[in-house]
Amino acid sequence: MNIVDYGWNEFFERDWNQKNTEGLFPGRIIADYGQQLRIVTDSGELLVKRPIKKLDNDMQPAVGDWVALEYSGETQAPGIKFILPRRTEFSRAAAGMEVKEQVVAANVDTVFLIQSLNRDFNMRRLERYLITAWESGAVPVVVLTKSDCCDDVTDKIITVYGTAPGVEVHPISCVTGEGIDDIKKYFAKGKTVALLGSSGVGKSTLVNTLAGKELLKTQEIRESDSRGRHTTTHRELILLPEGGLIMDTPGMRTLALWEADTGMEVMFGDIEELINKCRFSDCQHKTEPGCAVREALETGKLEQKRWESWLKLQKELEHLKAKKDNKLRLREKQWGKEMAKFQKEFYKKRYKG
Ligand SMILES: Nc1nc2c(ncn2[C@@H]2O[C@H](COP(=O)(O)OP(=O)(O)OP(=O)(O)O)[C@@H](O)[C@H]2O)c(=O)[nH]1
Ligand SMILES: [Mg+2]
Ligand SMILES: [Zn+2]
Repeated sequence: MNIVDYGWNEFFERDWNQKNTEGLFPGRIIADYGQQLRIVTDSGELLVKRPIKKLDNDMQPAVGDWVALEYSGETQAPGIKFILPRRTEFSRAAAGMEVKEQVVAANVDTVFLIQSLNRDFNMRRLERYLITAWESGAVPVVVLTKSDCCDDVTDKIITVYGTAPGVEVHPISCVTGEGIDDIKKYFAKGKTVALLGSSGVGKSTLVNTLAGKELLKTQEIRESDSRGRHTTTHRELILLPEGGLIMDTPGMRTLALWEADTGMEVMFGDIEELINKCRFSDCQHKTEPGCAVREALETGKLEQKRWESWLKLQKELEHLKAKKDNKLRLREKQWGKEMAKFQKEFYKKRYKG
């Protein structure tokens, strides 16, 4: 085993050397089973407990992370001491009530945004994935699966170009093998590719095809509504026989945005520019004179669907910001309460008697 095959490089090495790592050794998280994490090290694979205590910067370990491990006792399994800074991270807002980030994939070089050509094709969803991908720091590539089930592949590719200008698009089929050789270029030695998309689009099938064997379970989509059955239940990073790493992930029902500044700018920079050109700085882009947005919509320079998409995303981001601010306020309030209590105790002691 050699961690260089798993993507260890000079960047991680430099961060490693800057820290006090005496008695520690590096490993990469290759699978997340909830309470346990599978980690690859120079001397093989280990199962490690997910740390209960909070790590530095509140970081939660994610598949793809490089971590520093430490043996605490001779018979005990090692524990995670800290997580090395991530080079890229693909995050979404976690499901549930709490306002929380969920890192879907860490230290990924390329993200395959996967949709299937028969059923799952949806440009609004692709926009969301692209925003998150640009935000992550990894390079997005659009992969359209099941080309054997589609007779207007060219039209679909043109549609994708409209939503993702400048992004590479690959139609593939794991049945006929079409396009498989073209995507092999992303799997250079030590490079990590993450597969992201809805359930049933063929992520695990693609891993098996590239690995040349049935490593992962796959399952037919439901007949009633053509949706996937959520076959994959945990994230896993796999070293391919020809080099390169591929990360399979469970199909996502929704991709709720978490951070989007850069992503929104890349995807909708033209709209932001238009808004700056409106005559009134508080233009609602409805009936105001001199509205650059309305004008662009009328001349067709701005597509109605993209504008609606932007409005919807904007609303979602405002809502998210309000929730984040609220959480921050609650934390501050809690902090304030603790300080008040502390002061009260302090004066009580000082002026006792
Ligand atoms: N016709 C055709 N079917 C495919 C292709 N790729 C995958 N499938 C089928 O699509 C179904 C779903 O594939 P999976 O690989 O399990 O999908 P997944 O994206 O991993 O789904 P989850 O694990 O639920 O997220 C299986 O029946 C596959 O055989 C393809 O290129 N062509
Ligand atoms: Mg799967
Ligand atoms: Zn306007």
